[in-house]
Parts: sequence; C-alpha cells; structure tokens
Amino acid sequence: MRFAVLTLFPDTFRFMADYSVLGRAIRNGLISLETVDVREFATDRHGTADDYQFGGGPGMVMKPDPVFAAVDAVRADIPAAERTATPVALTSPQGAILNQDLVNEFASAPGMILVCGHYAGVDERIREGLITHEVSIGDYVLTGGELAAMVIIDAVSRFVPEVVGSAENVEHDSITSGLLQHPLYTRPPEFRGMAVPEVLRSGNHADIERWRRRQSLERTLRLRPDLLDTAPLTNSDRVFLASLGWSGTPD
Ligand code: 6GU
Repeated sequence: MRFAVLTLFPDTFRFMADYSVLGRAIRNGLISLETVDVREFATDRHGTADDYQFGGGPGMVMKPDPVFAAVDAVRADIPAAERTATPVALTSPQGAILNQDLVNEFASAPGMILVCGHYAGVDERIREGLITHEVSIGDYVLTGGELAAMVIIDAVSRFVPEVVGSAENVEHDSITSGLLQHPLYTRPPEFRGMAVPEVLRSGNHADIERWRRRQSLERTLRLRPDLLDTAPLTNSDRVFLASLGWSGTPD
C-alpha cells in the first residue's frame, strides 16, 4: 500500500516512519509513505502555496496550481491501471467523518493520495478537479490536516496484510466486530485489591467466550448503544441485552 501525502509540512510525517508498528511496516516494504512538499510545486520563486480569497474575508486559501501540479507528479508515478483506483483524499473539517467502513474502503485501494488542508481552506477547484473523498476525523477544528492524514494512514495501514501481528488482531478488534471490546487482564492476578475475574482463570473456554461476549454487549449498551443498531447480534445476544433493559429491535 502506497501513501503519498501532499503537505506544507513534510517533516511532521517523519516520526510516523520511525515509530514502532508503521516504522516496521515501512522498513519491511509492506507500506510506503512519501511526502510531497506542495511549496516545491509553486509557480513563483517564493514557494507561495496560499493567497487571499476573492470576495474578501479573513484567512488565506490554498492555491490550486501547486496542488494540481503536485498531484499530477504523484500520479505520473502510479501505474496507469492503479491510477483510477487510487483515492485522492482531502483532510478537512468539512469532510465525512472517518469511520471503520471508510477505513476499509481505503484499505482495499492500491494506495492513497492525501492532501492536507490548511489555512481557511482550499480553493474550491481543488475539490472539483482532484478530490475523490473529503475526510474529517471528528467535529472539532485542528490547525492543519497533517494530524488527520496521520490518523487515516495509521487506521488504513492496520488492514494491510501483515502490518499488524495477525489477521485475527484486526478482525477481532473493537468496532471492526461492531461491538466494543471486552475487558482485558494480564498478570498479576490480584493488584491493589482488584482481582482478575475468576472465569478468565478457569480454563473453561466456552465460559470464557460467553463472559467476553456478554461484557462486550454490556459495555456497548452502556457506552455506545448506537452501535447495537448495526452490530451483528445473535438471538442469545438479544435475549441478554433485553435482560439489561435494551429495547432495540428483536428480529
Ligand atoms: Cl481533517 N482538518 C482540520 N483542519 N481539522 C479537523 C479535521 C481535519 N478533522 C477534524 N478536525
């Protein structure tokens, strides 16, 4: 999986290439992360990437010409057969909020081009002529799209085979399964008066699975009841949830 990031601050991505899971994935050639300095594609010698807005108003706007030129340069390196399947995502607070479905969609592509939004925003022709997806990472405003791009790259990379320890890790993780994760414990069995639940030390795998499933269901009902509307639930899940007062649709 190849990530190309268009940014005004390419250095901010350096730590991603160094740190544990993604750093290893890059060194192993499972993913590649290329940063493209938009300023280098500016048409003037000052490297101007932003300008005042037509119509007036506060804040600068990212100019279209350097961004188009930078995307063209990245695309020229992508095999023609993969070009149309490569999303061009703009990070911006106006985008669709990132969720696991969108992460999965990106993960099925051969690569991604990410454009980090900045200043008051981007010239609308960037949206019209280049961008296939506009993505936000939540309803709050960041100083720039770099952190959002890093979040997207991290979440998508987990679904590239072998980046995370085993496929099971990804399939069983919380949200991917549609429910929040059950509680986890490691040694010591008792810590500051807090004991590991007996069932986890029983060696009875059926009991352990049932306990974990119920903990997931209980936690999801308490913290994220909205997830229960779409989570794949069995009949016994529904009976258990009903016993907790859940009034969701029985099927
Ligand atoms: Cl993608 N960019 C900015 N600037 N702020 C954000 C965001 C993105 N997502 C949430 N807030």
